[in-house]
Formats: sequence, structure tokens, C-alpha cells
Amino acid sequence: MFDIHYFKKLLSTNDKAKSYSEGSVIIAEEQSKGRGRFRRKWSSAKGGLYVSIVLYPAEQPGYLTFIAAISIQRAIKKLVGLNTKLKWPNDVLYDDKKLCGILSEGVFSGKNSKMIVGIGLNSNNKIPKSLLKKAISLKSITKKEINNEKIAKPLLKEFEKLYSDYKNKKYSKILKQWKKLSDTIGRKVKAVAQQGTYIGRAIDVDKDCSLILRLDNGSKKKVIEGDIFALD
Ligand code: BT5
Repeated sequence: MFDIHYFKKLLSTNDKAKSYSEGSVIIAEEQSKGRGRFRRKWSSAKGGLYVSIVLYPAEQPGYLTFIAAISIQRAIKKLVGLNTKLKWPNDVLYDDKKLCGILSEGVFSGKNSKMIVGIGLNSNNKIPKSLLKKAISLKSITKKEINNEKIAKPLLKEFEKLYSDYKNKKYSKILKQWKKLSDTIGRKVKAVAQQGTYIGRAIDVDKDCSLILRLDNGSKKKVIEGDIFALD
């Protein structure tokens, strides 16, 4: 299904992907302007795996981020045998540290609208000192050089399988798999969103991929986007 294009260095694979058609995959070894959500910087030193997948626009784009996270989790398990966990909404964690981040973006230009799913995996890239408390790489965990192509292959294979469920609107099937791997559900968290900041226990993720918190006063709060910080 996928048509893979490799590059040594790009500004951002998500930006490069904008000029490619559906089914294309852009992979770079390094990015000079890697992006996170909310215009944040994504540290993208040489040796990491930076991937963008170009897809058709669709409903419920939050699931594309979940699909990418599940696929990375499985690819890592397959290649290096590590059990990683998923953090709402877009992270893959090991030992409470961020190993991978996902940025799904819609590109809208009339008839040619598309979705781009960007995946940044810290495989061999050096993590800057300023991020060492919250970020980690596969190489630093396994003490071995990671073959990025060997990660990309099962990643895209898993993605393709889950994407077929997504296209068939089997959202609950995907959600079930995400929840199984979740590090978020059950934890007390601080959620910082545009709608406000809330402290509560993460009790669920609903069919719109929103996080449901149980606040201290017993009421439920649906958080649509933002960042969460574990408090226990
Ligand atoms: C993300 O944003 O986690 C989405 C990252 C997506 C990166 C991929 S790489 C391929 C594609 N091309 C791009 O240009 N982007 C995508 P967010 O949840 O907002 O997290 C960003 C925050 O993570 C930053 O503010 C830092 O605190 C932290 N961070 C930056 N670089 C990191 C890294 N390499 N590893 C772990 N954490 C990092």
C-alpha cells in the first residue's frame, strides 16, 4: 500500500509530505525543523526515525494518532522485545519517558485535502541534555544500534492493518487495543488544555479519543486536547 521515499535530511517530514499523494511515506534520518504539537520543537538529531504517512482525509482523525502509537509499540516489541506504554494523546513511553511523539495534521486545499501522520521515534539519535529528564532513546535503553529500516517495516505493516479497521469505521476495536497499552487510564493527572487546567483521575478515553477525568468533586470532565502530567 505504501510508497516509501527516503531522505538523508529534511526540514520536517510532515512538511515534505504535503506535496506527496496519498499512500506515500516520507522517511528522514534527520530533521532541522522537526515540529511537535502547538508549534513546539521536536528534537530530531541524526539517527532517529522520522516518518510521515500521507492519507486520505477522514472522520475521527484522533484515531490516526492512536493507530500510529499502537503500531510503534508493536514494532518496538517485535524488534527489540521492549514493552512500551501509550500516553494520551500522542506519546509512546518507556520508564515514564517519551520515546516517541506523534503529530497528525490535516492539510486542506480544496479537493486535495489529506491527513499527514508524523511519527518521531528516538532510536539512535542523541537526546539533548535539556530533555534527558523526560525523553529517552531506544539505543540508550538497549545499548545497541537500532536498524531504523527494520523498525519502519513492522511499523508500516501494523499501521496498514489498523488503518484498514479505521477505514471500516471499526473505531471501538482500535480503542480497545489502545486502552490495553495505555499508561494513562487509572492515573491521577493534571490536564492542561486550552479549555482550562484540571486535576483528576483518568478514568476513560471515549469514542472521540477524548480523555475522561473524574474530578475531585466527583464530576466528569471531557478533555479534548492538551497535555497531561501524571501525579501518581
Ligand atoms: C509531539 O508533540 O510529540 C509530536 C512529535 C512529532 C514528531 C514527528 S517527527 C516526523 C514528523 N515531522 C515533524 O516535523 N514532526 C513529526 P508534543 O506532544 O507537542 O511534544 C513536544 C514536546 O516533546 C517538546 O516541547 C519537548 O518537551 C519534547 N520533545 C522534543 N523533542 C523530543 C524528542 N526527540 N523526544 C522526546 N521528547 C521530545
